[in-house]
Amino acid sequence: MTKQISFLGCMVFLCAGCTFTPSQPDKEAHIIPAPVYLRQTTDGASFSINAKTPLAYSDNSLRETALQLSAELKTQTGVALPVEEAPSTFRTKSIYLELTDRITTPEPLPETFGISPKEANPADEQYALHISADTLRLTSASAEGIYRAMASLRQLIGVSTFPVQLPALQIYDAPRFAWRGLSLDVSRTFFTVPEVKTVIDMIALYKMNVLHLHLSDHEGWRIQINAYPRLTEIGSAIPNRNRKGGFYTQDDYRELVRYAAERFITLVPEIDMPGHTAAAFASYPEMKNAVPSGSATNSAGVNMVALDPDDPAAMLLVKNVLSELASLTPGNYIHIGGDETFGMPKEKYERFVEKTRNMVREEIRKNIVGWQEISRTRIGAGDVIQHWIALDMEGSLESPDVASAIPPEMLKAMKELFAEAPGDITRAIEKQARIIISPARFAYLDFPYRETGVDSLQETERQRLGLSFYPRTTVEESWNWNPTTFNPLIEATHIAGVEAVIWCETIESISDLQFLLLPRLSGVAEKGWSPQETTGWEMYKKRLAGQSPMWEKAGWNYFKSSLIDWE
Ligand code: TNX
Repeated sequence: MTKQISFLGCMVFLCAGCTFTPSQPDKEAHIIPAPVYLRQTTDGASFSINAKTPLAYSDNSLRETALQLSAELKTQTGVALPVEEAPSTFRTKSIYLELTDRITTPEPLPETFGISPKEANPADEQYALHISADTLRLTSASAEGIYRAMASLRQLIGVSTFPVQLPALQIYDAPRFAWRGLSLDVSRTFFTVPEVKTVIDMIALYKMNVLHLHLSDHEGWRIQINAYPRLTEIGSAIPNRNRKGGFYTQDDYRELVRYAAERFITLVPEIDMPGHTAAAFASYPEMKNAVPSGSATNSAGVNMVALDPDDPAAMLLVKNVLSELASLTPGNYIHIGGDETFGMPKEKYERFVEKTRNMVREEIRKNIVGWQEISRTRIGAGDVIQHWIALDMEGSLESPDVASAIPPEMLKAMKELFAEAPGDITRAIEKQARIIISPARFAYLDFPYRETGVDSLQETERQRLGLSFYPRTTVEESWNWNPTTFNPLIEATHIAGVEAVIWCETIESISDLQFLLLPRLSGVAEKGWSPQETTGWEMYKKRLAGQSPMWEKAGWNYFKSSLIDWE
């Protein structure tokens, strides 16, 4: 079977005077995130890939990347293309991976804002993809850029059976932000190493480069720490909504780091502290609770606990945990949590964050990320905050339904903490911290879906999944925003990057997880990569519809929103 692909749905800009096919529905036009610059030549030329088309690479340093592309295409199409080195002579009739010093572009590519999770040059991710009748060429100054180009090529090929005809075209592409990620909550629900690998595969297809793992919370401790064996003996198996416990051994974690790095993705580990630590307290009950007694329970009996900066045992645990974690972490960032320390005296909170931050920076030699509340402490340049409180939390606490379910002391503490949220951004900017953009309203993928799906068998999943205290949101509403304008206080230069976030209170399996991730994950990925101008909803919708055959082939569950004409 052959197929013709055209790009009617993709808007092209930065390309004055070039010809576009008129905008009309085309099921095949489906690169997400939208490339910066895409031009299709008008002579009808196409490049044919058959089962013998070699995947050739110009430099031995690209060998692993070429093998990776061959393996990924095999999953999609069933065919493993042969991989060959072709060092000096340019190869026609091949898919040619080519390292150059600099890609030359018809117009300058837009500037990339933000911070690289591994402190690399964000320009490394720029690439060119050229298809002509004779050759298909992926060019970049780095293997990483070649890998990003491969994500575009994979989407062009889709699940077609070879031979496939790809139309002649030129793409020049670069990320809008250097940090593009997904935060995954493996504490509320534990996912096995193979399950996390499928999540890595999902984010890789959308050119994300960070997987942030939320490794500890009240409900479970998920990473082996040699100096503190009870964290996993006890803390990984505490009662948790009848769910299985579990944890990653350090070898498991190294395997995830390796698998992610093969896809040019950096793991950012999070130990959520000083609150969200009931699992640590269950493991080491001798630690002191920094929340004054009398207010230390909520209805679940766990929430109002916090590590105490004045308890040497607690601070030693923090130091040992973070040192072991850092030794497993090639990236430059460790996430220290810092959110929702309900009932903890402010001075204690400030002291905890300050001590932990200084320890990470001076002794462990990594940078910190923390949820936005850490902007209320003495942070500074080099630190990163994650902005999440972007819905009316206080207002939602006024609703009688919500309020009656929360003990009064807890409710009071919650209101106090959220009341300060509007000042967090200004404080962070003044202190020269950079901001990861994860506004709940748009980037939280645990909001329940509002529109119905096209498949009535999914209705029970749609009703069950997502937190009921969040407003139900359509796929369009959660897509329709711009990281540089949704909050007038935040400018591009303040931004570290964009992260989607998935919390797993309602999620019990990898299939539930995928149902909430897809289709919205690709939307957040687009906000992180594409220039805002390329992305009208009508065109995005068509590109999104084109993704589903790949998801089905990979066995990934997704919500068949009735707003999309799925292929
Ligand atoms: C708030 S977002 C939390 C999480 C919950 C989430 C539910 C954040 C930093 N903390 O502990 O799981 O709401 O969406």
